[in-house]
Amino acid sequence: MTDPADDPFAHLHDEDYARPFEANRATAATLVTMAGRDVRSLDGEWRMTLDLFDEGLRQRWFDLDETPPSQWATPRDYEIEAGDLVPVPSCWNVLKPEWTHFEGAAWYTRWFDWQPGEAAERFVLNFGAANYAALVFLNGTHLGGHQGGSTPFSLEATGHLKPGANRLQIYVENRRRRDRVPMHHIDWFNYGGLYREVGLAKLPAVFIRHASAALVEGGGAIALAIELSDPVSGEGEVSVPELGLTIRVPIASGRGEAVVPAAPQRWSPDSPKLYDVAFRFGGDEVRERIGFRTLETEGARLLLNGEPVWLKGVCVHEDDLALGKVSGEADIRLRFRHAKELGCNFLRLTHYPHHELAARIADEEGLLLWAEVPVYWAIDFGNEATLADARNQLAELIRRDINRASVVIWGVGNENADTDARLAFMADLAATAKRLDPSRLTAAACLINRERFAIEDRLAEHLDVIGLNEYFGWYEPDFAGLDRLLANSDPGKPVIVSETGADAAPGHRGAGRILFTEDWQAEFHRQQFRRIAAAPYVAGLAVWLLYDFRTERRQTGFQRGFNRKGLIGADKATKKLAFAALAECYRNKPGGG
Ligand code: GCB
Repeated sequence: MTDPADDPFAHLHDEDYARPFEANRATAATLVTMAGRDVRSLDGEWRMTLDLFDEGLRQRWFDLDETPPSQWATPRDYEIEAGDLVPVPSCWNVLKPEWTHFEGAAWYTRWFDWQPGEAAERFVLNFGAANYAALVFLNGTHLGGHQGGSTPFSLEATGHLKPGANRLQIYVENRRRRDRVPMHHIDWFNYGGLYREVGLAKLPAVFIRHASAALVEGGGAIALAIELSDPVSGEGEVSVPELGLTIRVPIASGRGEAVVPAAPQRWSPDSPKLYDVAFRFGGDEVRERIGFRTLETEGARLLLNGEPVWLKGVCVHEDDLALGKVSGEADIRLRFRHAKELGCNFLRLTHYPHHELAARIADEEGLLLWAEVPVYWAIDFGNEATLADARNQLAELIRRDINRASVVIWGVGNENADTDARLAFMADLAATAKRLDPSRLTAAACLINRERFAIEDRLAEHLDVIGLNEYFGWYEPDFAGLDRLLANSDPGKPVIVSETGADAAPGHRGAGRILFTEDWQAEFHRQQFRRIAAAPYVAGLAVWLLYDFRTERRQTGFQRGFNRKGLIGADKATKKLAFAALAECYRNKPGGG
């Protein structure tokens, strides 16, 4: 028998080709905070080659020597330099018309120079997100991989860098699959690629992996936590100069916690006060800007800093005509400017973790956020690996945004059928969120009993807040069902109407209930708001949604590949009539509970 190493065609018969690359998957536990660190950006031009058949893993495209084609002794199927030059971050779908609907794998390659410094240094590669699965190869070595399309991950590069040019290759694969989170059937566009920032952080021999500071329940004290890269013991330090605080945090086996009395000015939408907080251990330092506030429920009310708050909100997707799922500061600030113009104090960031800048900017601007994981519709709830994936995405989101005062709700799912498997899966996620972060509220878009017309979902008892998506007046011809539903329900905890909306093609007009007209969309929102705002147990509303967005499910002449329920068109400029209609509703509604 031929030794597979000598057989140029061995890869054609190897259907287990992907297994070796399952090792060393980055998870929430290996995520390293980049807050305030000196991170070298690896964004910019990369080479990219599409790989529809996963040929690169079979043929080990990361293993190639870099001899130029004129010196090849045998033919090859892959050449880095033959790939297209693409920017990172980017989504491949918007780079070339023929890539618009590409779902599969692609190989990204770039080189960067590196010179050794002190022996005690460690190096960590950090990725903002890659949709959906990624494998990372440095100078031909498989460093590890990641699953989950919207959360960050870190992989250690220590020991794999070499003086001079280093080759970094990332395999990114975005197939829609039933066992993924989300699964294959979604109402948004499945953008692919390395669509958030990539960086290399230089760290000391022992570094701070994760650090947090938050006001304890009831206020009056700040709880601090530090987690190190290694199970060493010692003393960390946290300082909040504006409060005159320098706190020593004893660390045992890599973890330390402390609670100190403090009376910081409270963060709130009206006064989004942030403090500089520095966490130190040895020579390492993490710098954060943190707002301090409390949050709880009391019966059907939400209390922010002990005061009732009614959430005037809007949902938003990460989607851009030119950039796809890439978002940056300008795009996020525009989104928030529109939300404020609408009169919002709240946004639901649907249906997956958004760029981490969103919560940072919301902290500065005083907006409250619902952040969620894409446990959307018919997830493979009986599948243990799917649960592990969802749990990890949730943990990564919570770790990333733990210090953001703006984030008040962790969403663990959206419109999932009430089966036993789903209940077990999502109750696990709700419990995971509480275990990792008892200071925030859990929610999900729950179900309606359509025979009894009542909010009825076994998951509700596992949540702090019940989300309700309802489209009476749009998918149902009138609002009678909503009236019945609101009158019949008595959930005993706060309900947030987490979606309601109607499509309107920009510029399409008509009187009465003519679907897809701006006029009906505006009237729809007036009718909905009047009912929702009067329900005593409803603590807020996030209408569906700020901007029109791409989705392949929607193909009528009005839609043409877009969900048109935006109050503003996909150009993020054309306001529909509903924008002013809802703004008036929000203006007339007091912000308290
Ligand atoms: C929903 C979904 C959302 C859809 C929306 C719609 O209930 O949660 O993802 O896009 O309805 O427009 O139908």
